[in-house]
Amino acid sequence: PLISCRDLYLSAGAACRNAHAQFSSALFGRSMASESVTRFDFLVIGGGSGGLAGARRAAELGATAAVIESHKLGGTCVHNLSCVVKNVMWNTSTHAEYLHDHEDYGFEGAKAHFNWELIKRKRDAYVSRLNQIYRNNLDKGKIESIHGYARFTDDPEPTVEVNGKKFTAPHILIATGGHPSTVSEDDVPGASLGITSDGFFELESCPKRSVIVGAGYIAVEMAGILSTLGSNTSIIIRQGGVLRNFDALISSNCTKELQNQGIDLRKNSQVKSVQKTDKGLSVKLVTKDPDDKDAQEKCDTIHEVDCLLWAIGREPNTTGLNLSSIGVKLDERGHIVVDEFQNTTRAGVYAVGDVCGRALLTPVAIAAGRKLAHRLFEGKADSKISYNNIPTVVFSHPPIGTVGLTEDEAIKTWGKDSVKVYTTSFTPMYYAMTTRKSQCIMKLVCAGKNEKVVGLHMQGFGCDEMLQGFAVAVNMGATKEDFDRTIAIHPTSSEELVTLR
Ligand SMILES: Cc1cc2nc3c(=O)[nH]c(=O)nc-3n(C[C@H](O)[C@H](O)[C@H](O)COP(=O)(O)OP(=O)(O)OC[C@H]3O[C@@H](n4cnc5c(N)ncnc54)[C@H](O)[C@@H]3O)c2cc1C
Ligand SMILES: *[C@@H]1O[C@H](CO)[C@@H](O)[C@H](O)[C@H]1NC(C)=O
Ligand SMILES: *[C@@H]1O[C@H](CO)[C@@H](O)[C@H](O)[C@H]1NC(C)=O
Ligand SMILES: *[C@@H]1O[C@H](CO)[C@@H](O)[C@H](O)[C@H]1NC(C)=O
Ligand SMILES: *[C@@H]1O[C@H](CO)[C@@H](O)[C@H](O)[C@H]1NC(C)=O
Ligand SMILES: *[C@@H]1O[C@H](CO)[C@@H](O)[C@H](O)[C@H]1NC(C)=O
Ligand SMILES: CC(=O)N[C@H]1CO[C@H](CO)[C@@H](O)[C@@H]1O
Repeated sequence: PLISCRDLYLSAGAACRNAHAQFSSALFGRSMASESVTRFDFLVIGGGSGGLAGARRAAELGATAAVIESHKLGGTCVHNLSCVVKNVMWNTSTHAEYLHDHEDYGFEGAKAHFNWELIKRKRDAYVSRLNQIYRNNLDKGKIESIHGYARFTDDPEPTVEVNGKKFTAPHILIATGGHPSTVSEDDVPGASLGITSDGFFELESCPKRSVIVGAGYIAVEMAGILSTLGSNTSIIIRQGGVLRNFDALISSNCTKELQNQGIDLRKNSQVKSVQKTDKGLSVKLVTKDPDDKDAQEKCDTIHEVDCLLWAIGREPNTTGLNLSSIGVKLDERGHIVVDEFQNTTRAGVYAVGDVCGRALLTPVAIAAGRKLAHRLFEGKADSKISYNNIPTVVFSHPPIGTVGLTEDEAIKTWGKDSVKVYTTSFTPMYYAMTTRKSQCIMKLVCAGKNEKVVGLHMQGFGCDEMLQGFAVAVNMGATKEDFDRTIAIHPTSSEELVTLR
């Protein structure tokens, strides 16, 4: 049997890496005449949220693990800055909102100038520190990191090639994440003059005139941040509202809140073409009301745009992996097909995270990676995550918190007669002193005779931090009566959730 590399590491430190490689090739390389294959217990493709979490947990459980990463460790959330920078920018924009309220709270003459360059410099430094922490953690965890782009070969045993070197393992995890969808120049001439969420994080200054295309949470968040920080912002949506896969209450109220915030919302609209002029981009739109059959297409152009941002969805990074050569099945959109245990259709090959196309969130990828490691290296045969009741926050203005089924989903599952819904809307007390107002809306979706809470949806001041604890209750199967039995905390917004009638 192989000596665990982890044991070796403990005594021999870095020397083990080479020792292990030689050991492996001595054992397995000989049979393959010219090329040697380096073997691990666990080989991970993609050093993002899911891959790193899985590799670290596997190593903690005694496996020899390696992570192959083509770019920088950390993935979309950390390296690509999405979660961190987004959160810093959201908090930045929250300060912009508070500034409006300062005078209302008695702070006179509180005029402040916002310096985008300053906050960009600070958050970039923060991200570099995080990158370093990730690298240190890998070293501390005794995980081999391999730099380069991984591709499957046509060897009989699933094998990965990176820069001409071959690697294999009895367990291979694909965690290659995704990238923003783009629009082709054939469909929209000039489309490539725009940026995606990746480019948003590189903006050196606050755009004066922004156009965001898309209706998903990334579009809503970016539009909110830009608008609050002073950019004149339009959001272009193909249909009648944003966040259409959320509960109808959230979708309609969020659409209204965007407009309330001064964002120019163009419904039933699409970008036709983009042109560069010496004053910025000219974005041509076409608008047509689908409900009105006689309606003519209306055309309009937004001029002098200095930030056109496509936020029209994400696609999995599977095209370059040569997956067909090993019989890993993809769905029609290129996502890897997995079962509830993250098994792909090829034995010994697994996938977690965005590449599977389900619940595209960092904690989901992390939890799935860790559960898989426990299944493979600790013999916990039933270790898997549950995709039910995943709490989700959209950092809009004000933020949205949601967990469980929407009202429509609950009715489909339980039948209309078994579903009872409680809603409320109010103005949080914070706004009693301010001229700027914003509503808080809440909805509980209850099902069955004992009114089990199967869905909770809200948008309002503080809902981002409010959700996590309630998600625990929903996950435990709390009923409306359990909610009601809990004494309220007064005066807060969250108390409304335990006093709904
Ligand atoms: C704008 C934006 C905002 C977001 N905000 C949040 C948020 O607030 N909260 C939240 O929970 N989630 C958020 N997300 C989602 C979150 O970033 C992802 O769900 C998460 O990063 C998925 O992790 P992953 O491991 O599947 O993939 P990733 O983290 O994307 O990692 C994949 C890694 O694989 C590497 N790779 C790909 N192909 C290869 C190959 N062939 N060989 C070697 N390496 C390869 C890539 O370079 C990358 O580093 C946001 C996403 C975006 C785009
Ligand atoms: C943003 O603010 C919230 C509190 O409102 C806090 O929980 C969060 O950690 C902050 N994020 C960053 C990156 O500062
Ligand atoms: C991809 O798979 C095919 C077999 O389906 C194989 O011929 C080819 O060599 C593989 N590509 C690489 C880069 O390994
Ligand atoms: C935003 O830009 C449009 C033109 O694109 C202009 O008509 C409008 O007045 C601007 N709004 C603000 C608040 O500057
Ligand atoms: C993801 O896929 C896109 C498009 O195929 C590619 O441009 C990008 O480099 C890939 N990212 C990684 C990390 O492989
Ligand atoms: C997937 O994982 C489960 C749980 O360990 C296992 O029982 C099953 O055989 C696996 N399926 C495939 C196709 O590998
Ligand atoms: C406060 C507020 O605007 N509430 C709206 C939220 O959405 C519902 C249903 O879609 C409307 O009826 C409310 O007026």
